[in-house]
Amino acid sequence: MSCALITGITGQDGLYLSELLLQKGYDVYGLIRGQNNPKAGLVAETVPDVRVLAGDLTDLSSVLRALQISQPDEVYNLGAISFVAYSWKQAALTSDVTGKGVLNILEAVRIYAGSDLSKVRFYQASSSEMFGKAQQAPQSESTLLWPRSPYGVAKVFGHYMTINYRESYGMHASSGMLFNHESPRRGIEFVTRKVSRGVAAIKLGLLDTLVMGNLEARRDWGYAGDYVDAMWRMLQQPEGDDYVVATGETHSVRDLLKTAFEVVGIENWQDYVEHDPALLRPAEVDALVGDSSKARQKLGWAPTVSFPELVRMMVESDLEHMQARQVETSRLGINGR
Ligand code: NAP
Ligand code: F7E
Repeated sequence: MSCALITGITGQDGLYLSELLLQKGYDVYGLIRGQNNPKAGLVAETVPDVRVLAGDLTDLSSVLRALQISQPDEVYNLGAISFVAYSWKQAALTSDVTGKGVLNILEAVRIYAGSDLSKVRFYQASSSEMFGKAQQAPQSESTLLWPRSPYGVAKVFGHYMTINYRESYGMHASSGMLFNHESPRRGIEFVTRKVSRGVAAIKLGLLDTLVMGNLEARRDWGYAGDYVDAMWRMLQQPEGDDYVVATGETHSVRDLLKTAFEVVGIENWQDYVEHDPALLRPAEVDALVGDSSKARQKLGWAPTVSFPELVRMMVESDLEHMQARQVETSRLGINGR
């Protein structure tokens, strides 16, 4: 039986990846930070077979201890401060967790594996945010990196550090340059989930208007369940490598709104949307679209959920949850910054 250690287990991808690996018969360990993490309950409920270990990416010895206890064949580093807008508010912390945290875990793996580095395979959650002010379209593994946020800069550090450990020590280390991927489990701070919850709340009469930032930004949005499968496929290859994972389609936030409101039968969506300049970012990533030919050819990977299907899945899930929970308007907190 193979064994995996996942950081970021309480996040969207951590939950999907745990489910995938458990299904494949893996022993799965997950790193959880904090002495009383409120999301620990969600992990226990969703993936009860995951064994939880305490640790924080900023604390190398805690990561080393987790490796020593779990003795993993595969390590998936998904832990990060991942909300781009927040990364300007806590730039130093984002650098410590999302950037230097990668070095900590790489170093912990190196120390743990000792003279037999081939016994552990490592996955780093790199991001399309690294392309930032994209210098070509679509973006591939060889496109120049030009990050536009403290988050993007931290991810570039982690990306190159992963490559450096592969090249310096021969570590089986892979970097997944994943484009935006979403699901009903997406954090409520991200635009797709903000829109799916907002539209559901408007449909149910719990909210009057949705307050948004830049509607012209374009993203290549896929389904998270598909993307964790690509992570696993990377670690089954004979060598570590870097792969772009994307659908190859791009849509604006405006398209997202229109598609989401259509799910609940609202055509005049503009009447329900307001603009707040405070939601604009100090520097924006205007447009992203990925070229995932390498992942498709080498990993045999392909996305299975289209953009309209993804939006429908998210809106319907939020409608169902809100109806079931009879959420009070004041507790929705959808329009906050
Ligand atoms: P997410 O839902 O925001 O989850 C992030 C996870 O990181 C949470 O479990 C969080 O734990 C954990 N974390 C935060 N600080 C930590 C620390 N100091 N030590 C250990 N763990 C810490 O993110 P996601 O969407 O699942 O994404 C997974 C990874 O892929 C992230 O690295 C993200 O940057 C990257 N990525 C995501 C996308 C995307 O579109 N989803 C695209 C490209 C790359 P708490 O619950 O304790 O906060
Ligand atoms: O923003 C615009 C916003 O926060 C998408 C993370 O998973 O994917 C994610 O980063 C776009 C941006 O995701 C609102 O300005 C407009 O242009 O959903 P987002 P992101 O910044 O693309 C990458 C690949 C990651 O790696 C990250 O970890 O939508 N936008 N109005 C808005 N965004 C938000 N959040 N809220 C708004 O009201």
